[in-house]
Amino acid sequence: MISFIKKCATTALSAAFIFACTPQGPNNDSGGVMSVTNAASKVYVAPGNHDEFYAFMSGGFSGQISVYGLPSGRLFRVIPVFSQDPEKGYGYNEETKPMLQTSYGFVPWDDAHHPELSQTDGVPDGRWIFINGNNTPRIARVDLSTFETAEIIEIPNSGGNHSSPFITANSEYVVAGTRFSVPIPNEDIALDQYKEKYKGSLSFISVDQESGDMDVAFQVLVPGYDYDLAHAGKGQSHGWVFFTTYNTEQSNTLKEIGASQNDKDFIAAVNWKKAEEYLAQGKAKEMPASYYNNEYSDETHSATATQKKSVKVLIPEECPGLVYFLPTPKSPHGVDVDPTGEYIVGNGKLSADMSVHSFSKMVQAIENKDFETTIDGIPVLKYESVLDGIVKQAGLGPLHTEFDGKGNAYTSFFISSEVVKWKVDSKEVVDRVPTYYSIGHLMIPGGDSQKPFGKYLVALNKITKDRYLPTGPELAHSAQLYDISGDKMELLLDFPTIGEPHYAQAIPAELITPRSVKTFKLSENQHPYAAKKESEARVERDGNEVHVYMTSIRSHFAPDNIEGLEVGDKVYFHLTNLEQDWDVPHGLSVMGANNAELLVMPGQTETLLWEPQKPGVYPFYCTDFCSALHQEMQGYARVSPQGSTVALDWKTGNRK
Ligand SMILES: [Cu+2]
Repeated sequence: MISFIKKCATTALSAAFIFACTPQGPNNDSGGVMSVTNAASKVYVAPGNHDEFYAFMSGGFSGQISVYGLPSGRLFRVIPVFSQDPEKGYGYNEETKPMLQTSYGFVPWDDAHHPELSQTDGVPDGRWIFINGNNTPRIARVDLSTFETAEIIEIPNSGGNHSSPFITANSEYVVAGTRFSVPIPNEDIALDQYKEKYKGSLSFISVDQESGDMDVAFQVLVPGYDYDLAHAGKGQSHGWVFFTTYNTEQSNTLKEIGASQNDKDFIAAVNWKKAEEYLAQGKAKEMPASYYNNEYSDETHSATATQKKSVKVLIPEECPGLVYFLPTPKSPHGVDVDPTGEYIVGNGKLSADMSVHSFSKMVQAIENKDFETTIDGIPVLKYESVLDGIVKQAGLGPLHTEFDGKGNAYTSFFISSEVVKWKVDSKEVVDRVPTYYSIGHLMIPGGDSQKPFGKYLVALNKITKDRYLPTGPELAHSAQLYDISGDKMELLLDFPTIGEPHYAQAIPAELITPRSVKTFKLSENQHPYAAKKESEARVERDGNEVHVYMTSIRSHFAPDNIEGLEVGDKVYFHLTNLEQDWDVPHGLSVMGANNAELLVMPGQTETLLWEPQKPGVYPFYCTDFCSALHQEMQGYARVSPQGSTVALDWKTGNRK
């Protein structure tokens, strides 16, 4: 059994996924599929009716979040987060460019893995959703009243921000564990000194409960392992966060083999309330660092990038009781805490068994000093002392477990491509369904919180093969929706996703819709270049900078004729959308501008920088269909040679 698992795991993890380890196709068994009509009626949302849940799916390597309705699987919106998005001008317009500023410069892409909803009393509350940038370590906060990225903070002393941004029960912190251990601070150190010189970091990012502002509150320096996923304690275990590790072997080459040697790796349990005590006692070291904190304002409709220069670091050797290791077989991926806060599930991806630890046994073991050994000041608790029980040979490659709030756990098995349902108290497997194919994470609405909303389970699959019409060498990734309201899981729906649906979160729509912003009040627009009425529209030259204070309203721009621009000018079109009506954005694009369009919401101002390269007349027009006369919503910009005598002039109609 073990050698089969190892073979499958190695093959699956190091090369393309081999289907010998997965079900052969969609039609070889019932696969938990309901009768077609029954399934269709369960996902059918009649025209004009709304879905019951919002689902927020990571775009993986697209760097975005996509918003779907459940149960219909309909796509509503793609929220740009870490990647430029020409649809909305995000990362192209002058207002949002600062959002993508990092200590490495302007980084307009990332790999976004784990969306995480804000919580109050352990329950998702619909205020914000956070997501990690894996590649250039960052965490973003999206405001769910506007569905716009409100803040991005860079994580210093990190390499591959994977175990992130899991949240504590009152959104006190989102956490970030480094996937790659690196020299801290990062410097030029030989790779063969990995074991001696490289370290891991676990970051705790505080969240202001009023404004949502994030800040790196502190970091914990930990041994140079790889930190994979995390989850916060809840109920009795509130105050703790659990991180999985792999590569406790500290291999830095041929990791697929080197990091699979140890029988057990660890779950790192961090007591953040203890950390707060140590911080108050001044135990933290202030370490030089360089990272950006970028915030977007709905008043100025602009972002500001601020560089920060230091970070507070706690060292476990100097802070007894801060971190403990729970041995867990074998290269655990997910670490999942059940709604009661008592059970901590370690999904050892190279193990056939799943270890379920007990929080109360952990506390007892700490009191009894039931330690195997101590590593860099971190006591390793005895496996037998913290283990509550084992889910025996439930499948191959357990990755991630969520809960339905009724005492059941659901685990995704990557290698055997299935979801397995088991009872949290008895560890007994009660149901299983195949997924098509290669499931990674799974998601139950609220399934990692203290109060799962249950009802549905979404499998987030890496490969679809024959599930959809072919689209060339690459096929859409896939989400699959299961009904989990009965004893048996039942497949309802396949729907394609954007990028990689790495992980997702879902929440009842009624927790978001009442706060949804319909327009931005023009009277509150504090953008420095806003023109709040058409009479304020104008063009001003300042050396080779030209500022166009432009307005839009159905169905014209003011001004719509501009002359006296010159080659070599930097032309800033500051477009204010004067509409105060829901769902009436206007766009602006200029011929030949090597940029995107603007897409300006009602009451908002956005800026397109255009640097015309040669003399001529350049049409511009509205890109978002806004009225019957949308096609007439257009204008001209005339560009003359540098040093020309053509005076700067502008007009709308015959009025200057
Ligand atoms: Cu328009």
